[in-house]
Amino acid sequence: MSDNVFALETIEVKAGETVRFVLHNDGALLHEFNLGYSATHAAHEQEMIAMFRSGMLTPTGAHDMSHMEGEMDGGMAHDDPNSVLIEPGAREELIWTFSKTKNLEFACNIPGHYQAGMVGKVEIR
Ligand SMILES: [Cu+2]
Repeated sequence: MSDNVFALETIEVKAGETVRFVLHNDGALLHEFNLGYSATHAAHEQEMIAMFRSGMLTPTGAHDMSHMEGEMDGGMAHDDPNSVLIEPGAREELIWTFSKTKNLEFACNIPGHYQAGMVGKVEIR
């Protein structure tokens, strides 16, 4: 990934397949790799907007959230198993087992990035 685009537009997997995604952020901005449906991406973007407002996330990185435990209502943290944040220049991994489903997307929900085209389809055969 780079600013603001994924190198792949489509990922093809088989139902039941477990994939280890190795994600490189070659951009100057913080990006996310999130597996979900459009509605869940939209909801997650709202959470991300709140994290930016609170200072947990900045355009170029994620702050150490360990200091903030107990200060945040509802235990807000970026720890969903279907999602990973990748800081500029970093490499992260996400392992996911795909079940047979339709309309799955991989997307970046940093505010504005999905709309800029940071989204692709997961085709499950
Ligand atoms: Cu992004």
